[in-house]
Amino acid sequence: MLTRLCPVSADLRRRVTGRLRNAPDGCRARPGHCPVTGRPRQLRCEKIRNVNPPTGESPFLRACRRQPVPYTPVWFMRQAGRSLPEYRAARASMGMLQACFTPDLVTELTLQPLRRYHVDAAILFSDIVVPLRAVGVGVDIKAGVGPVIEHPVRSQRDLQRLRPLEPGDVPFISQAVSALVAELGSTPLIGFAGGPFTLASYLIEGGPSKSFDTTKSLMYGNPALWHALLSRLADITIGFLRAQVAAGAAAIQLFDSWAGTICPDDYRQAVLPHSRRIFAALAGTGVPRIHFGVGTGELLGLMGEAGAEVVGVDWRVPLDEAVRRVEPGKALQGNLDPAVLLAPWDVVEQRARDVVARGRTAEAHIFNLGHGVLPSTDPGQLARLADLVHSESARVPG
Ligand code: 1CP
Repeated sequence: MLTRLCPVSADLRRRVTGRLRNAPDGCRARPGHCPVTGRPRQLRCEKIRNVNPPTGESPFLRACRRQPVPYTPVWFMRQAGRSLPEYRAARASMGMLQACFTPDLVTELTLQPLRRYHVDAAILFSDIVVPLRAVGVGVDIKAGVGPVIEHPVRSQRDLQRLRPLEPGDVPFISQAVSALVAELGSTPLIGFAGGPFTLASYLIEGGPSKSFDTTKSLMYGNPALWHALLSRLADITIGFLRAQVAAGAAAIQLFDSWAGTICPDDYRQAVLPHSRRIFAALAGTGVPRIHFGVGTGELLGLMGEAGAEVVGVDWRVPLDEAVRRVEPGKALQGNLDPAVLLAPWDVVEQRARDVVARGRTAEAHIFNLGHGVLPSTDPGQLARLADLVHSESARVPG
């Protein structure tokens, strides 16, 4: 019976059933037909468990390793979060950081987007400042603002407060990841951490910044302190990522979101050695590593050199151009402008097709947005987009 079902959607089946449990109103948890082959999907959970391919064979992980895939895998940065009404309801009575420290809620919030979208990976619901809080830094995430640091780190003395992260510091992460891996079946879970520049910027500025003046002034004016800080942050990040992989995360992404604010020479000298050490420390785990930043068009080559298998590209550089900027032997991830999703569907469709077409010039491509989902995005657009990427990429070009 299973052989009559759509082969492309084999790995999607379990998620379709998952969506049928707890599916919120208006969610596109629909039975029916695979958008790629038009054949019926398998919907009965018991049967599905028997046909789960191993996680390692998932299109997402295969693409990370630059192996052939039946279609371009897709997931969305910030796929969990404020664009989902069920997220707003679940978080209504709890602060953001408190939510990150509550394993059951982390599990639920991570799964929410998978009940709506046919995405090929889940990303752990957490935040880049969680490991800082776990080692005792006074940090909170203020609604409408972002991370705010109680005592910014600007001196050698401040640095003493940053100790390495031990696995016992993040039991809530290990619990949530283990629960998620059991729940997700063959769908890979992506773990993540903040990159050294981005974490340092929050610690030094004391909160979000547009110009990063204080960060750059420390980077230029006190290189010894800068490197000591980034070295400590790299240790914390390594501990945090290792804990996620040890609990079952199948890939990791380093979000150096704000590194694009510095020039290539500064990046090479001030940030790259620390990112390289982070990726090297994870190499032995065998899980694919992704490296992403916003506005990093001029840094793409260097970010590739840091050692990840996959380089994330924001929307400013077309993927075929990114191919020229990144050394051979890398997969690319990206890069639809998240704001395109606020336009009518025909615009989204045309732009997404363009991303898929340009992605074909890469050795491997994972479809994503060029940055996180905007809170005002209609989840229906994202659901259609995931299906479009699958059907468009499964089509033989020509
Ligand atoms: O009000 C709310 O509901 C909180 C908003 C929110 C959410 C949903 C914050 C505060 N963090 C998160 C979750 C989060 N953070 C995820 C979820 C997993 C998923 O992708 O679905 C991820 C990956 C992050 C990582 C993160 N936090 C980054 C790197 C990714 C990126 O978007 O560039 C950064 C820079 C942060 C800091 C942060 N946390 C929250 C906000 C609003 C910000 C940005 C603040 C700023 O502009 O500097």
